[in-house]
Amino acid sequence: MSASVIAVRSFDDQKPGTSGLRKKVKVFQQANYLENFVQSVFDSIGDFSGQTLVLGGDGRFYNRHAIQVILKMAAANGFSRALVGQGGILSTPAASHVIRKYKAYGGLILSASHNPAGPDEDFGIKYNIGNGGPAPEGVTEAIFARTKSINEYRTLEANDISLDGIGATQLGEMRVEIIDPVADYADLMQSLFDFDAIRALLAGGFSMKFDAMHAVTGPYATRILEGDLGASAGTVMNGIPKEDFGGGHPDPNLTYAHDLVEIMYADDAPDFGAASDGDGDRNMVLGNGFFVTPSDSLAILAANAECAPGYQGGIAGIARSMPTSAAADRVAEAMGLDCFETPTGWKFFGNLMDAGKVTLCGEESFGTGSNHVREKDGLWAVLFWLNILAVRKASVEAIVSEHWQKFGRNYYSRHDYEGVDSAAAEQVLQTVRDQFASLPGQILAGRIVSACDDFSYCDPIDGSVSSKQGVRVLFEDGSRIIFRLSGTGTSGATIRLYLESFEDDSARQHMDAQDALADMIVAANDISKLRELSGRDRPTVIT
Ligand code: VG1
Ligand code: CO
Repeated sequence: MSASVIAVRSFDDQKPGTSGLRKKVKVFQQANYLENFVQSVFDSIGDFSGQTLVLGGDGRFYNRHAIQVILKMAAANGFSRALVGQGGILSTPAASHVIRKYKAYGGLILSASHNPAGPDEDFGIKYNIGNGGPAPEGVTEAIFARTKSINEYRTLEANDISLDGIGATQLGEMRVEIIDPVADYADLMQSLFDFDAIRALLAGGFSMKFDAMHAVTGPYATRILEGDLGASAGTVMNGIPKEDFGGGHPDPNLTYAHDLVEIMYADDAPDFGAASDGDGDRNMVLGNGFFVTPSDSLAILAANAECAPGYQGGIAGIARSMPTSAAADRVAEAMGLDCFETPTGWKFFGNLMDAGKVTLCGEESFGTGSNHVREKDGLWAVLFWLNILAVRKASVEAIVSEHWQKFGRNYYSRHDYEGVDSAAAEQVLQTVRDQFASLPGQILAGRIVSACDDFSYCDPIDGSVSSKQGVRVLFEDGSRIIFRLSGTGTSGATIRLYLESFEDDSARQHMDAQDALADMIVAANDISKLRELSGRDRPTVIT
């Protein structure tokens, strides 16, 4: 086996977004495209000679090929060990855990999360640092800078290695260990939650469904729910990962997880339903005929944290992304905890968790997690809910209603306009920016505007500043209208409109969120000319 240096020309479009580099498979299939990005990562992360790299992905099309390419490059670049999930599989939270547990230098996670998969769909790659979390912006910026000037990459002339059998192989100077992708993660879950209580719940007639959406969570959910916890066979739906995710869109929300939604809203619905996304970091939680918004879910996990053994010592603080509703803030206040508001994307939570300032984190986009890893974690959230249900012996709906009664309800919704022309999408945000001076003091949707801005975040740990993280219209009563452009799409632009309004009168806490927010929705369109500029008369997805 000999190492070789291959001369290449750089690409100018390899800028990582909210969560790594995501492009159409066809883009990744251009000669040297993947290699350039991987070498740019290796050139930007410091001295890893003699260290371990973790490698795995969500199993989508191109995953296996990319793993072979990356292994040869990692060996030629000086890693001494690679830990690879069997079959090339590692969910995002499992990869984060493996990096931490085995003290790896970092990891490459191959995923475009919930984006559809297949030869004509999306692929993605993301670098996580030694704490197990997504590379912070300073690192992703250095990687992007390197992609623009790169002119060679290093690889090993070697045969592909088998990814399917557990065990070790030598690749040049690097040892490749194929590991069970589920075992370490399952042990971690067992250390956090009361498996006996959940087992008793499931044995006692409580019924549930988990939709893995043909994506990576299938093997994890099957082993843990049906294996360790004794849920009945068939609890996990769509549990075999497929390279094209069964042609679906593995985004666990009311639109894309329709199979599960149908089951949960049927007359004979189970007590509990949940789904996870392509790479296993998102979760949707449903009760019988009842949807829990992710923002509420974070608040409810925080308020009930003492139900789970792993959190009984108390939680340090809570962090949420800016567009996520302030429901968690109310819990933090009541519990005397700090609450942090960060830009969108899990990479902003890492420093807060490493510094011991927060235990629980969440995003409105179906992401919840804790300091057990440095990624959001879909199955973790499901197990946390099951643990709470097992202890409190109440229905999902009863737990949520009681929560609203105690803390008030933050009516919340996100409207996505997908595949919009990029210039038009920019114009929507600019239209609101142009009114920053005139809006405060005005009455919109019966509420007084208190302030408008482009959200900016100064990391309290390292002082780094991230600006232009969303256009905010804030109201005196705590209501908010927020506009952001997605940083994970691969074609056109996606405008995200986030709407929030607080209700503390328990008599008015049981409306449909779209009805409760109707006047806010009209106001948001008025000030942004969203529908006119985008040419759309309704959102693509409402959550
Ligand atoms: C979206 C979500 C964001 C999440 C990100 C990655 O980003 O809004 O909250 O962190 O996806 O999640 P954007 O820029 O499209 O709004 V995942 O599950 O795709 O790794
Ligand atoms: Co994901």
